[in-house]
Amino acid sequence: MSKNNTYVSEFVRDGYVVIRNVVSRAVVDQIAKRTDDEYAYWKERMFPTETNSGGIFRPNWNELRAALQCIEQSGVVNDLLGETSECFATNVVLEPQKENRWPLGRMHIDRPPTTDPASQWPSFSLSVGIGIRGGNKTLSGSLGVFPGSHRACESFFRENPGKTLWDCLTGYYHPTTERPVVDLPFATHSLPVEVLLEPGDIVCSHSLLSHTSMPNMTNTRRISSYFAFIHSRHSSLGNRFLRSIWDYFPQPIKECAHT
Ligand SMILES: O=C(O)CCC(=O)C(=O)O
Ligand SMILES: [Fe+2]
Repeated sequence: MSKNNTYVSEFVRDGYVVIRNVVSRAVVDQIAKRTDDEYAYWKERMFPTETNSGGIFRPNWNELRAALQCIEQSGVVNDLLGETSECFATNVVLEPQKENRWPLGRMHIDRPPTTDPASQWPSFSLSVGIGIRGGNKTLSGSLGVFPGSHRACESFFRENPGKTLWDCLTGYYHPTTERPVVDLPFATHSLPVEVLLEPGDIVCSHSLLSHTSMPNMTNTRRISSYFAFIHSRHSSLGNRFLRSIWDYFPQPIKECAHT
């Protein structure tokens, strides 16, 4: 357990929590440089983001392994999730938009990168995003979240015991991007909260937190790296996880969630 786990109650209540200064500046700078150096290559190979001004790709970089080490050493994954069996890394880039575009990308819940989507809902356990560059002021292409939407999700599925997340998708996958088209019945109609990160800050989110990307109206290419952690009991729970969203989380988290 790390020295400072005061973030537990915020994580349980809001479905996400920001922790400052976790990944070293040297590692952050290396990820930024590598992203810029290889951008032309990845641009052809990435999934568009919800705002369409950039995309998501899955590089296998040593720099990302170094970032993962910083995160693991901080103890946050241990505090918030405990034992994990699997972890996959993605990089998100949002280019400055040529024209001001509003509204934002659609709110959604993520899925893991697999070719068999139907069997994979719900997807993973905990996501950890790192601020690499930009995304640190309003409308700069940051992550946008709907605080508490993980709990709205749980309430909905408890009240509708036959339903799965898959049943609630209004569309199948976007025909060209294969991104999920999500219109959840528990969708909030409020504006998302912008999660503004300085380089090296992280945001830890429950996998059932609805989110989107904000438009990037700055002149800076916004870059974030994400790790999706899968608990070793995740797949055996299947859709029961929707009705019991803290099932395998550590005891302090459960206690906080049930008081
Ligand atoms: O912009 C972000 O940080 C999140 C991107 C995202 O949610 C997605 O495309 O799945
Ligand atoms: Fe997402």
